[in-house]
Formats: sequence, structure tokens, C-alpha cells
Amino acid sequence: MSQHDPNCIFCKIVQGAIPSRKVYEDDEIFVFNDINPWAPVHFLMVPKDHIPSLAHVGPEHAALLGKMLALAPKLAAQNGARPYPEGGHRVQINTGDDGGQEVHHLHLHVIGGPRPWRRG
Ligand code: DGP
Repeated sequence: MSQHDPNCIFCKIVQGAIPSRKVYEDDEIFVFNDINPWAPVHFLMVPKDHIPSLAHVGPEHAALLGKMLALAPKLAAQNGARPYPEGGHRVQINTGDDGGQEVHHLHLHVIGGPRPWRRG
């Protein structure tokens, strides 16, 4: 059974209560374009279940995190990032206040496309 936090903006996006530009979806993962992109390619990968941060991930999430990481390069390439190694992309997980995390639902930033980018 899926677990959502009624106060979480990304749970609302996963459920369709807040609109987003969807990039990919399966039974466990939802992917959508960042509302404030730093680079030509910038999407967010989230688990459908509410996991507040990377600091909340345990061994029970290993398969899910592995699936998300393996999917990131494929989705980056499908969405405009040039192939590795000339192209490629960045995967970033902000964790906690000092890590710059603003939305407390675990998410992978996948960022790519021709530089310069607004950040990085
Ligand atoms: P972080 O700082 O790592 O928590 O990044 C949160 C990102 O979420 C930030 O780049 C902007 C994005 N974001 C926040 N609210 C929304 C929203 O309502 N829709 C979409 N598509 N992105 C959002």
C-alpha cells in the first residue's frame, strides 16, 4: 500500500493533485520536470511513497534506490542530455537543511545539457 504525506508537495504531484510535466512513471517511481530548472535538462525523480530524505533510507529501500539510479542516465538521454562521455549528466540528492534540501520528500535532481548551467 502506498504511503503519502497529505502536507507534502511532491506527494501531491505524485497523486496528480498538483500538475507537473511528467517525464516517466512506474509503480514505484514518478519523474517530472523541475519547476525552476538550473540547466536545459533538469528533472526530479521521486519514490511514490513518502520518504523524507536520503537520511531515511535503509536496506529495505536498496532495490528502489538502485532502480532510480540505473534509470537516471536513460531518462537523461531520452530528454535531451547528450550521451556519455562527451555529454552525460549530474545526479544530485540534497539532504537536510545544510544539504540545501527544500522539499522534504526524497528526490534525485537529474541535470544535464550543454553548459553553462545556472548552478554548478
Ligand atoms: P531541493 O532544494 O533539493 O529540495 O529541490 C527542490 C526542487 O523542487 C527545486 O529545484 C524546485 C522544485 N519544486 C518545488 N516545488 C515544485 C513544484 O510544485 N513543481 C515542480 N515541478 N517542481 C517543484
